[in-house]
Amino acid sequence: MSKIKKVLIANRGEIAIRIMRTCRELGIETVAVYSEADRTSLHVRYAHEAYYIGKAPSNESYLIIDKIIDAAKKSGANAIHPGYGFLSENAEFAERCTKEGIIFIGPSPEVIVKMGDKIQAREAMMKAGISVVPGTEGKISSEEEVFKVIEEIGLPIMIKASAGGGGKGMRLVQEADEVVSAVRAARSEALSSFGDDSVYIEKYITSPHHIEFQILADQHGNVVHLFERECSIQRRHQKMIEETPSPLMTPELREEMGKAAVEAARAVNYVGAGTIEFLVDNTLNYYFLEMNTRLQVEHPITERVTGVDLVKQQIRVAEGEKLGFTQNDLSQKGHAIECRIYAEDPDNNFMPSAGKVYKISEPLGLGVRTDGYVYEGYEIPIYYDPMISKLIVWGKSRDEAIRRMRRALYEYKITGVKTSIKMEERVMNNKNFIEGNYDTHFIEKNKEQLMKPEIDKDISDMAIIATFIDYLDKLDNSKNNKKEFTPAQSSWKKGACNINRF
Ligand code: MV4
Repeated sequence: MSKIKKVLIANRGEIAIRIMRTCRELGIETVAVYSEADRTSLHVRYAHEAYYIGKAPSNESYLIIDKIIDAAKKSGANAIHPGYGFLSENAEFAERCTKEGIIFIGPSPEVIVKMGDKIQAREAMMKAGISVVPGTEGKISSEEEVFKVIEEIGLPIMIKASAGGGGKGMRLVQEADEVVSAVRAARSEALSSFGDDSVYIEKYITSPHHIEFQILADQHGNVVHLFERECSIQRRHQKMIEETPSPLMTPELREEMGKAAVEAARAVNYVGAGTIEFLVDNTLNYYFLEMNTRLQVEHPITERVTGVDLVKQQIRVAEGEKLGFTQNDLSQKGHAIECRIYAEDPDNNFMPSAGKVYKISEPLGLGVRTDGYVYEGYEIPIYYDPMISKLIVWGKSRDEAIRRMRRALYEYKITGVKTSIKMEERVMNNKNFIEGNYDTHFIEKNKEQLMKPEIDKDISDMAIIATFIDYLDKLDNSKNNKKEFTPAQSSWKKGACNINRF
């Protein structure tokens, strides 16, 4: 197979830059694509060259296969990295790349199709002897069938869309009299979201942990896992904080789940980087949930504890090279945590906070990595994901990693837009989190503490400083339009507060 010399990155934001960083280290040329809203975006500046691909909405730019292929041809790129989201799990795109003689840095279209269909994925895993959540074998074709399954596995159950994932087309059923309406609701949501109304049933696992295993597979039949990531801290299916190792994990369970993850990948002849998601209940039973056939947002924590550059491995495997290591060469060293920084206001129902970034100062120092893309004066477009950065820290122990994350969050200064940082500071100071005592319901269970703005004063005086800087912004604007000031801001206005940062 030909060697990769020039990669087009069919993505934007932090992940486009993340991929290009590795390409530069490997001496590979990079090609960016950008929409109307991304003319001033950092990935465009970072790349060796860049091609305009259409209007701001992603269905008029980043999702149009023809435009991406066209840019690849014009630039002479001989490979495409899809990143995550957009076309990353689109089998038609992977197939088209191959047809055009461009290497798709990812698995085969067949695997993407199979794992994208949750019923097929479940069937493949059952066949391979991997534990799946008790439930239906295939799709359900009648309501009687649902009642039959309930007799076997009991209530509560979950009705899930085969084409779903991420919570869409999913319904929890607690009582038998809810079955009929829940099946209908799940079907119609699935049909309108995915154009496919196939649904299946699983027993509802109460308060599970969401634990995923990273795997890597080459074209020569070598498959390894790179241990787990604990991803239970999320709200409304949007992950917020991930860590590895999982505080729940035991060495025995890790070994067993790692083996299951490798078998899962083998069962579908997987090639590339992938993730096997499991639900783990409080008595440590684990169940295959789904497989993601892309590089994931949270991949850096795995990179930090294993020392493996996952993008580099994706590229090497796509070129046909063998994995340069075996399972025995891999270990987890220390502890890594990632906080996703969203341009959202946690104290205003996580409302998106698009706008101009006035000042940004990112944390540095021992054990800190940020994967971001915004710069001072950058206007965050409203069209795409509100995640603007990822903060990844490492420590010798979980305790050291938590302390380092608190320090790094303290150093993280962004003004002009509201961010999730203060919420993440509250998590790092939450007793249950510190004790590793959490599951997928963590945010609901701890909302009293997590949603209370006042506690920020105890955590960081910098919250006050950030407010002060917001005040300076307002003062700037107030020449033209009158603005209301809080009492604290009014006292600063009188010169009562003198802060020399920024
Ligand atoms: C479940 C479950 C409990 N039991 N399935 C949510 C997203 C989708 N990918 C799978 N999800 C769940 N499936 C059974 N049989 C609980 C969830 C779930 C969840 C899973 C992972 C991370 C966060 C979650 C939050 C709520 C529900």
